[in-house]
Amino acid sequence: MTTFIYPDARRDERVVEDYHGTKVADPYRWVENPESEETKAFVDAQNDVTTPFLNRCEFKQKLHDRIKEVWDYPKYGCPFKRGDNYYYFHNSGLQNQSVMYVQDTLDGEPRVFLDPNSLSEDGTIALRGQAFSEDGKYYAYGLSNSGSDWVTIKFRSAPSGEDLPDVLERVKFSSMAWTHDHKGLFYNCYPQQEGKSDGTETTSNLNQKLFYHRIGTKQSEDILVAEFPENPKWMIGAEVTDCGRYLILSIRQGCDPVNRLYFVDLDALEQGIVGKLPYVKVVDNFEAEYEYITNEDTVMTFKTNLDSPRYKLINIDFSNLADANWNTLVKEDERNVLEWVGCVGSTLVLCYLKDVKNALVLCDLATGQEKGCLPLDVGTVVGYSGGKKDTEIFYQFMSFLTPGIIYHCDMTSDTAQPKIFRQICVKDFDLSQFETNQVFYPSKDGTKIPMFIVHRKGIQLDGNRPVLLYGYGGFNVSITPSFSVSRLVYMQHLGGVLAVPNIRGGGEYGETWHKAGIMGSKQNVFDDFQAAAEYLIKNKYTQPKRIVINGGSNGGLLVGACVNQRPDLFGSAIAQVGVMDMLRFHKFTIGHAWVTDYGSADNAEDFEWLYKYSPLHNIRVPPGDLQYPSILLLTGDHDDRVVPLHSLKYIAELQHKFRDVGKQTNPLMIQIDTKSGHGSGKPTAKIIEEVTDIYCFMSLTLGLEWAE
Ligand code: X98
Repeated sequence: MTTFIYPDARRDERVVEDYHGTKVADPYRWVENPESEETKAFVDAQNDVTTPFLNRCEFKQKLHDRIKEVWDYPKYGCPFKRGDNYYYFHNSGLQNQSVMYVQDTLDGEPRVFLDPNSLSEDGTIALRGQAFSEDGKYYAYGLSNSGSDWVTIKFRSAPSGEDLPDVLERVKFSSMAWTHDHKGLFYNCYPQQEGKSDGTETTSNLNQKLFYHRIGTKQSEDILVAEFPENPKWMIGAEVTDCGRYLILSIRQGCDPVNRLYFVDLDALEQGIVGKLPYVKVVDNFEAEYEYITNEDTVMTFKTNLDSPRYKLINIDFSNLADANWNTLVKEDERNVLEWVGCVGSTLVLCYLKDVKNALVLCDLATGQEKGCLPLDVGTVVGYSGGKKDTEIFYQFMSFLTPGIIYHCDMTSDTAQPKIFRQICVKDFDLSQFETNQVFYPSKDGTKIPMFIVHRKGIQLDGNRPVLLYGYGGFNVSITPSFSVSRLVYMQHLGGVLAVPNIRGGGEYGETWHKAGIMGSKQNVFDDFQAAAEYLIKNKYTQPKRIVINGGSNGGLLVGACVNQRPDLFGSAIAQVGVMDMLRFHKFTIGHAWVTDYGSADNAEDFEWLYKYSPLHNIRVPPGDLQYPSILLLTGDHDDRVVPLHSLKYIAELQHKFRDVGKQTNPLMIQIDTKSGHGSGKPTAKIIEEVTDIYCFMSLTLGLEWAE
């Protein structure tokens, strides 16, 4: 490798912030303005360095074509019944967005109901959120552009398939809940803001409101039904109960699994919905989470982590809210996390996470008694449909080596007998050539961390395998087995090993596991990830220069922090849409909601730990011959979840620190995509381009060779 000529970036040494007595420079503050010509020129100049570098990969086209070839298999989602019809999502293989189909019966002729591909040439308009009215006649659907979190809600008549004139704008992080009279729906939107709101802006999302929209009226006539101006960070989740009588408000002020719980008796509104709703407060603190499951008359079933870090089910009688009337329906499991619960007829379907593998259990709604289970292989339930009024359920299973199996189960008989409804198959690809193993390795403090390791059967553990080490580590998010075409191509043609450790900060073992990796304990997350690399080296899978670490979003932070802490442990690092400036993340878009995991530099104690690991603030040229791993950052101009300025500042600082360091021959690069956001809704063509670039970068920097 040679050293690279990186674009010049102006350093403004005058920008210095005083954090509780510590002065911290922020010389690239100017990249916080995405509109400025200087920022745009910087972005272009960076892409002009990265693109030619990635093109050096001799088998780039082969890699792209092979990923595309394997990707081209029909994909399906679980069917779900609304009104008298069944609906499902289907992608014929390479379509940019999945298409929604409708059929009268399960074996009836499917008709296209909504095809997002018809809404844009390049597939950058994606469906984000949907809700049918109770009678199935109206369909409300959200559309997002270029990957932004902003949503426009539209409405379609289900019988005719025609759109209605109603359009709702300025919608973000929104509920969509119809009243059971089919007349309108509750949704969330934000007040008008200065400047742009197309997902390229960085403006903080504050003062979310809850509105009621009546079909056939203008958005300007919508009724403001709830707002909390004295608490601008509060977000107002709204749900109408299965019976239609109550509106449940779940108020959150961040990403922690806790919420206030209020309800409104809609039947008791004498004039209907005409203004602010008179809610009753059931829980008025942020000490636990309460997620509505179903109700029988006034007795409501909630999934909660109240005194139960692995979650349980409780009943609360809305006609008598006294604590004494709160009853446990299904108690917390000793080992397993209750992830989600469905209700079909009088049966509860409970999905547990058991050492990072899903298990489905059936219980009686009236008594909580276990009635049986739905057997599953080692993997994840990625889809479920079936509601209170239904008599059947569908659920979809996936794993590292199973693209998808949809099961159908008639719930009317005493013994549920699931049948395979649809099996998703990858064309001409032998999945039996691979194997998945789960190991448990000790972290720095001795905590046992689970890790999935996937590779071709019979590979030689010669201490020289390329390893893709992927992690997330935060926000109570569990990283469960999932199917990935690009990873299979990497394992088949580049001889790679995939390692996915379930590090702390995630939800793999409930709130305890999450809390062990947040705030002042965030270092545990990085220690767990580094210990995974050490385990793989010790057990002769690999060596540091053959390890690439990868993560996105909070996982991008993980990658940035680990590179700074252990530049000797990894050969290459790929951080996608990462949070890199831990002192200022809370100032942009929804960043304030992450203070629950990270804390905030506005607070003196939090500042101490944030400043210690913030990727932007801890780049140091290593001693001796040691250099930084090769680094590729990826972001998109419409990422309004983690705004691109994080990656831009971080790359500017990295290149500045290493610009004149001759030993740093490993590249430090960024690619900024256009019409691209945080990830959700990304069109297939863009995903394939992105993963091709990632594996090209890995190949170039780890020295991988293509094998047919
Ligand atoms: C978020 O920031 C999720 C943002 N978010 C939502 C929705 N509701 C929220 C309520 C409270 C706080 C955040 C909320 O998306 C929502 C509601 C209805 C429909 C759709 C969405 N997350 C973190 C994230 O993106 C972790 C995962 C969710 N991060 C980026 C954390 C750091 C980097």
